[in-house]
Amino acid sequence: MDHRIDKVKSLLRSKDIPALLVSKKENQYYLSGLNSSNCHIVITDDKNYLLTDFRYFEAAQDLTGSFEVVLINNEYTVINFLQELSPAKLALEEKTVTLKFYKELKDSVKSSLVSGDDIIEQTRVVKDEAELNAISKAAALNDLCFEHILNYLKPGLSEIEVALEIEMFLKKNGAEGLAFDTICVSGIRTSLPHGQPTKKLIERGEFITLDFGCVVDGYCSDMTRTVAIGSITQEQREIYNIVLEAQKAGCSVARAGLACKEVDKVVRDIISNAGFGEEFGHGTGHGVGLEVHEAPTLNPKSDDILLENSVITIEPGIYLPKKFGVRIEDLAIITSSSIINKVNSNKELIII
Ligand SMILES: [Mn+2]
Repeated sequence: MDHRIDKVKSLLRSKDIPALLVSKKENQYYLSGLNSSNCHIVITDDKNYLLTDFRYFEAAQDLTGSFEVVLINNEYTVINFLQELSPAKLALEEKTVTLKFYKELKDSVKSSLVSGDDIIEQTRVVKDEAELNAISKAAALNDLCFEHILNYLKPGLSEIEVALEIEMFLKKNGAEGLAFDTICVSGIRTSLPHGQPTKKLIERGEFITLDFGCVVDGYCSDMTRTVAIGSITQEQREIYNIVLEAQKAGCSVARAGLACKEVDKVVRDIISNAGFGEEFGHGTGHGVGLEVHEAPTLNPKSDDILLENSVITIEPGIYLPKKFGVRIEDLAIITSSSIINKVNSNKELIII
């Protein structure tokens, strides 16, 4: 973890920030490996502190030598610690810190409070080997799961039953948890990009969209496939092929150094030129790591540039309200010249 802390320290130095209070759980885990419901990390130029209560104190001490572990309780709180430390400037993760905590801090410390948002998120964009391995394992489990589901899917099953089967398979086969609530929608419900599974039964002639992910060694995977049940209309086939062409174009163009909005443009142009720009109402993709949605962002407004060893999704879709929708999503590692697609499941049209 030390190289991660070093990266954060040099960012802090470049921003002339003497101390950063890390409040976001994923960021704390990223720096320390500790999963705690009550933890504060303070990074200064020369020292790193991990503050936690009795319940996590021993586990925290067993971690690494990189942190001085400080016991907090009702008598000695994180506010007391920060009063003693009293840096000239204290950066806060303002998207995470509550207004209550901020007010309390403002009333008790002399430090000027500044925004430290995205410092660690920025560090997290480029993954190290251990992170890429974890994501690759999570993605491989998704592939296995999709193979299983293709054999399981049949008309008459409900969306909830299919979602449950996905979740059970993932957990039985090594997932620590789910990366997000499984999306399983069928028929006219496939036009809902983030629809929740219902008791609706799957019927012949329908599309079914499965968007799922799991967590392995703390890291997420994310993939989407849309498959046809029994038969397909010409219109369904056409829409599917437009989305597929756009998705493949995104995969072939993405590489380190390219602007995220450029990838989005390549994908979006194909869909817009086919006449469905309005029906593709979300971004082309997002970063994946400890969180299933993290930096960078791939949409028309993004200022992010793709970096080597970052991990992104490429997931265009077309959604025709009250008719049907199609989304295809892969998860890829960015390299200097292309991508390594970590989703190996077939994405050509499958009719079961
Ligand atoms: Mn996604």
